[in-house]
Parts: sequence; C-alpha cells; structure tokens
Amino acid sequence: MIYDVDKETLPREDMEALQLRRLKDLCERVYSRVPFYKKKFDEAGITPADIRSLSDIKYLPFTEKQDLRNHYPYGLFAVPKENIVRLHASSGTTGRATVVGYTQRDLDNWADCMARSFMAAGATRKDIIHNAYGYGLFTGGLGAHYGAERLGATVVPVSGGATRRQISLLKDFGPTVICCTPSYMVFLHETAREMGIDFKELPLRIGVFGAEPWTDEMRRDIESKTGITAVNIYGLSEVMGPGVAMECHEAQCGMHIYEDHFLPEIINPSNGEQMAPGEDGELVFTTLTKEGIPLIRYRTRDLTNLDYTPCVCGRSTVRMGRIKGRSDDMLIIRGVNVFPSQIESLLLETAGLTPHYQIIVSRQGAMDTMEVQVEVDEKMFSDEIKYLQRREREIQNNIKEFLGVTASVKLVEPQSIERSVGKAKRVIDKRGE
Ligand code: ADP
Ligand code: K
Ligand code: ZN
Repeated sequence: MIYDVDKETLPREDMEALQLRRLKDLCERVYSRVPFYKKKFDEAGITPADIRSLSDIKYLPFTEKQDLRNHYPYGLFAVPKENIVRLHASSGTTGRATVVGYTQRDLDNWADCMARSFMAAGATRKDIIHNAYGYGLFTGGLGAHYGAERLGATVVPVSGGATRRQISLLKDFGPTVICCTPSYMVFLHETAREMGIDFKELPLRIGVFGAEPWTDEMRRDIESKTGITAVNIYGLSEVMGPGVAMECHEAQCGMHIYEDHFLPEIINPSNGEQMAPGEDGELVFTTLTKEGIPLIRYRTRDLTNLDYTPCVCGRSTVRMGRIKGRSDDMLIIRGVNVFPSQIESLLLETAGLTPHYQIIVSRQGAMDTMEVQVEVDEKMFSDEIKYLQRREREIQNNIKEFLGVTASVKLVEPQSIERSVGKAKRVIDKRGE
C-alpha cells in the first residue's frame, strides 16, 4: 500500500517538471530572503532566473554544516520568526549542534513524509507503534510521533531509556511496530531475553530502524532473533528529520527518497562534481518545499549511491543505498581507508560474536593503530582462553585480508561494552589525547 499514490508513483518526467517548478521558487525565496544565499549566488555570478533546467542546479553553491554553525542560531531562516512553530537541534554527533526551524506547513509535510514511511514499512492505521526514538530536541521522537498519528495508527510515545519498562510495555500494549535505532533494538532484545521474554512471541512484526549507520548483516541478525521485518529509514535534522527516505518492506533494497520534497545529488566529495548515476559519493540535498530553513545543495557528508531503476513496490521514486558511513567517520589506518560499517559486516559474519562492538583508534608514535573490541556470546565465552585467542587471530587475519587494514582484535565478555539508548558510539578516537 502506498500512502500518497500521486506523488510516490509519479512518472519521472512529471516528477522532474514538479521539481523544476519548486526549485525555481526555492531560489527566488532564498535569494530575496536569506542574505547568506544572496551573497553566495552573487559570488557565483548566478541569479534565480538562470535556473532553466534541473541540470542547472550544478551552478548553485553548496551549503555545509559549517554554514549553519556560522549563522547559529537563526541566521539561515527564510521566514519571519513568528512563523516558526517548532525548533529542533541536531544531536551534535560530530561537533557543535545546529538549529533548525519549522513552519506549520513544514511540520505538515514532515508528518506526511513520515506517514508515507510507515506505510512503506508495511504499517497501516490498524497498527500500534511503539516509538522508542528520543523525544526532545532530537528529531527522531517527534518526527515519528506525528507521522504515526498522521497515518492514523496508535502511537505509544515511550522515547528512549528505561529499557526494562519498555519490555513490559511491549508485552502489555502489544505494539505491532517499533521504531528506534538498530543498536537499541539489539539492546532491547537482549534485555527481554534476560527477563525471560521471547520477542518472537510478541505481536511485533515491523521494525523501523535508522538514525545511525548499520549493515545488512545487522538487519539479518535482528530479523532472525526477533522474527520481525526490519526496514531502514533515513533522515537528518538539517534537511527535515527522519522520513527523508524510507525503504519499502516489499524490496528491502534501498530507501525511496521523497523527491517531491528533497532533490538528491551524488557528488565527488573531493571536487564537488556530480557523479554518474549509480556511483558512490556524497549525498547532497536541496529542500524543495521547506519554508523555515530551506537549504540549497546541502552536503550531508553521508556516502551512498542512487538507484533510478523501477522498484517492485510500484513506487517510482529514486532509491538511495545504505549509508556506507559519513565522510567524517572514515578511519585512515596507516594509509588504508576503512569505515566502521565494514568492520561490522565482517564481525557479524563470524559465528559466536554479538553486534556489540567498539573500535578504538590511538596513535603510537607516528602510527595510527586500531583495536576492535567485540563481545562474544555466552556460549563462546565459556570456552578456554587458548581457543578465544585463536579466534582473535582468525578475525584479525580476516580484517587484514578483506579490508587491507591491520587491527588487533579483542574478544570481550558479554555486557562489557556500554549500551546506548540512541545512536551507538562505535568509534573511540584517542588520537587527540
Ligand atoms: P547528527 O548529525 O548530530 O547525528 P541527526 O540526528 O540529524 O544529527 O543525524 C543525521 C545523521 O544520522 C545522518 O546524516 C546520517 O549520518 C545518520 N543516519 C540517519 N539515518 C541513517 C540510516 N538509516 N543509516 C545510516 N545513517 C543514518
Ligand atoms: K487508529
Ligand atoms: Zn520499493
């Protein structure tokens, strides 16, 4: 089932015509209302009237996270402040927080995109949605909340934390859909097991997971442990919040971008040039309808690719691949590039390991070193030290062979890596210490 059949199945030509109309209007708005953009357009020698086709977007300047920080808090807003009805801030995973503002229409569009997302996940108004994304300045909680209500479902606004209580609610209220970060889902499952509750016996059937990088191996692990269908949702506060793109449960193969609101591009992060369709690069968004803080060519730092081929679900919108990592997350260990998600894939393909891991990067002299700590499951932990050491060497060799990077691997006992109720902290960088 498709929430907005009109928009989500629009033929490519019609979508592009709609996008061009909205892009022109957007350029007019930011040029006349946001001094930052007027200056940027002027410096690039371009005016809104120069935008005649979608491909002209390449002449427009990029916007970066630093631009939001430089104009903290309200400098990039494009409407009078009294028209802003809500503020959110990014969680500041990579530095100082950035502030975003929404008009009533922005909130309406957001609720719509989230309702589309829930339906893409396979949910309807008959579902009960357990929303364990954090409520507050973080966009996850309220974003999913209003989307669930827009769909007409029953939302349980639990937010993150109080994990044992969440398990009781999952049992008592019988939700059929759960939203949280994938790492928190793993933690919930583990806590339920301690409490003697089997997820497979709960009515839960769909998980809407996102807000942090995760892998297909992690998806399979969650699905097999819990018996639900796990779907990937993407978003970022600067562009809106969760629901910029969402995987359909039919294909579980890439996230449909709500292109009538968000115009995506993939660029080469080193020179800013557009990449050919299908190629990996940095994802860039232009917000076509946003009023509060519209953004032109916002550089997400997220690395992925775009797939324009038709999808079995009937949606015609482009799909973005799983986020490989943020360009800021890339680790360079002795000249070799590696993303935490590549380590995750490898670990989860190894029997006896859990999805609880951490990567510790430090510096010895001029050399960067990497240690991967991963919890083993109870069964393996009972094995003798010699066996564990042999396994450590084996995983070390696999990392070397498949990723080309030298890491030391340490198998640690169950429960020794800190759990997170929101975004998991996978990398501990001690190089600056
Ligand atoms: P912050 O940048 O402080 O973490 P946000 O909460 O807005 O603030 O997080 C947005 C970021 O979260 C995205 O840019 C992306 O890196 C990550 N993210 C969100 N959803 C996903 C997803 N499904 N897969 C991978 N990464 C995701
Ligand atoms: K209902
Ligand atoms: Zn699809």
